[in-house]
Amino acid sequence: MKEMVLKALYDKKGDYISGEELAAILGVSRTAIWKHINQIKLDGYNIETAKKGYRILEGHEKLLPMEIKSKLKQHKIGERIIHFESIDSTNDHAKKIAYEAKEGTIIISEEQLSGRGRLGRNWSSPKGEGIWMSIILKPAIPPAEASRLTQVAAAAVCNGIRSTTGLDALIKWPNDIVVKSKKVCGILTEMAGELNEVSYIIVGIGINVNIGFFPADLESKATSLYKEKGKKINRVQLISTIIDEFTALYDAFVVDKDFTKTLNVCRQHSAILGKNIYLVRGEDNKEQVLALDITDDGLLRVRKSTGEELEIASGEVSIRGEGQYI
Ligand code: BT5
Repeated sequence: MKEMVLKALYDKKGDYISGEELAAILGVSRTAIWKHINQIKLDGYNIETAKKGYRILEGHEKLLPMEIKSKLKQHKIGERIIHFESIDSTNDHAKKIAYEAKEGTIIISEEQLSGRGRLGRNWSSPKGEGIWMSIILKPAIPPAEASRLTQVAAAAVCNGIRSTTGLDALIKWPNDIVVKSKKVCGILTEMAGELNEVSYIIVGIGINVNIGFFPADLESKATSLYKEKGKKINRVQLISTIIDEFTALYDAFVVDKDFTKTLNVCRQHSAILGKNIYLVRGEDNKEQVLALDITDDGLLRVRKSTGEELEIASGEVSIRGEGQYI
């Protein structure tokens, strides 16, 4: 019922709706409506109460599900959004509910206490300053193609940051988005399934949106959209744009079997193609190569100093630039 009251408020697009009208639409008493409105306010939504009734205002600090949903242009991904104030890791929660959850369910948290990167690394996720989310997906694709969803997400985040902020966001294959050579976003894709069938795939996306300060160990390689733009970014606007971008590229890949839309974005906005980079495998195994292209399968084609060319799969290596993060 609370959800229905919220929906009715958002349907009015900022105009007032009287308690009487709400009660009539939803078939409950005005007192019941009043109770739901109080609960909705406690959840963090900004509702103004006046003689004319109630209206919903934007501009509060949280990533509230109905506000995000009211901005989405499609209803496939993000139809269900679960929001936490605090959680260990949105990917971990997504895994717990993945089997029962509908495809496209999104988990968001204002902070993560044990946010995870790849290979057990940490992901710093301070409260209210980022987008820490996981999308539960159940695509009918071969498990070997699961890593392509990292590229789909990277392309969606890159496009979303570019259109929302105007910043020159670039993709550092396979799973980072950088602005001015520093990391603003990391993606962690995890899969469960059989040899030839995907049960579910979790795409975890962490974006440094309004972070003002980073711990000393991250300062040299991490940045936020706020630091680069010089002003705070509306997280609701950004996340809804990214979810819509993701849906378009995901459908092209999974439904239409067309991965080129994603590849085009990854190539056009690559931070590494045409550059000398280091492939890092463990502590002292660092090899300089020229990044040539991303193949139609999403692999990175590189040329060694010997002239030999190879194709690298994501997950095999880390990539570093010359003298900087990238
Ligand atoms: C990643 O791993 O970049 C994947 C990060 C995925 C985070 C999302 S948030 C929502 C979801 N829930 C989770 O628990 N995780 C996902 P990797 O390429 O391994 O990079 C990790 C490295 O990035 C760390 O070792 C740090 O050096 C650095 N790092 C940690 N926090 C950072 C931050 N906030 N910004 C930039 N760099 C960071």
